[in-house]
Amino acid sequence: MIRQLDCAGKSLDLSTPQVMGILNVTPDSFSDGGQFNLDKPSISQVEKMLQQGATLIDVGGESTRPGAADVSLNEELDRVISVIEKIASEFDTIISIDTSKPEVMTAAVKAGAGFINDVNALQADGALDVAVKANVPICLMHMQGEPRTMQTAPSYDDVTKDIIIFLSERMQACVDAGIDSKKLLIDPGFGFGKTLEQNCQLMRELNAFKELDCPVLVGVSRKSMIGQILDAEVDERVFGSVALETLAVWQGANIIRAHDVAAAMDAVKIATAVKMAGL
Ligand code: 7PJ
Repeated sequence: MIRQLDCAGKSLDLSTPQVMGILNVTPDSFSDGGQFNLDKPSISQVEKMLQQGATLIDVGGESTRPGAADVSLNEELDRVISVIEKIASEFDTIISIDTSKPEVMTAAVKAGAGFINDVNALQADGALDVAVKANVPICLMHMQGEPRTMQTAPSYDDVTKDIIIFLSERMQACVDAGIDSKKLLIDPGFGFGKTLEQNCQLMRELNAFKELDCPVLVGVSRKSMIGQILDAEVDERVFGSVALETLAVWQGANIIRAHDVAAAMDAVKIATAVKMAGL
């Protein structure tokens, strides 16, 4: 198992699970929306997440929430590139770009990103080629359908097995394109074209993904499966997120993608302490 990843010169140590802090730079996150107004709150949010223990910052300008509309290329570039440059100049951290667009991947890596997080697993035209050239670690996530419609009627023969097959095919496509398999990470994609029952089964069987011999990233932070189980609004899902994050680390997750970094760090530390005890 790979423990050390080279993220454009910065080392990511996966000998213990790490927390990836989420930085959304979508206009709905900030009332004014303009670029200058985006930078300031983004930077203080990054500073806070790093102080709390995040080792990667995931910058996303494309809303992938269920029902979300597509964002144009120029709009996405406008949202994320200046923020990445700013983070790269002010902090010594690994910046991840959460995008499915090859042009955004290229520009983001040039601006200082050292990790690509693609919810579409490099299936866009040209994405594989761009990823080869970028030469940074890449997280391949599973999604059934597309964000606008994915929650309509998700269906699987066996959710875990189907997703393992999809991810192993995408890993093979990456290797065939010339990407070093040691640069790949996988993510089952909680909430992306999955019912509550399917999300829960995936979590129960998460350790099955270890058969792909690749680090596993998990994002459950504030997701609707928590809202459904607890009947809780988005701002009431921190404890539910921690519960799921604990289960994920217990079953071998290597990176936890989270909004509430301090809370996710507690989940990581508790699950890791119990996992390692007596070994
Ligand atoms: C995920 C993501 C996830 C990875 C989003 C949200 C939706 N990337 N981007 N895994 N989710 N790798 O945060 O609710 O689960 S956007």
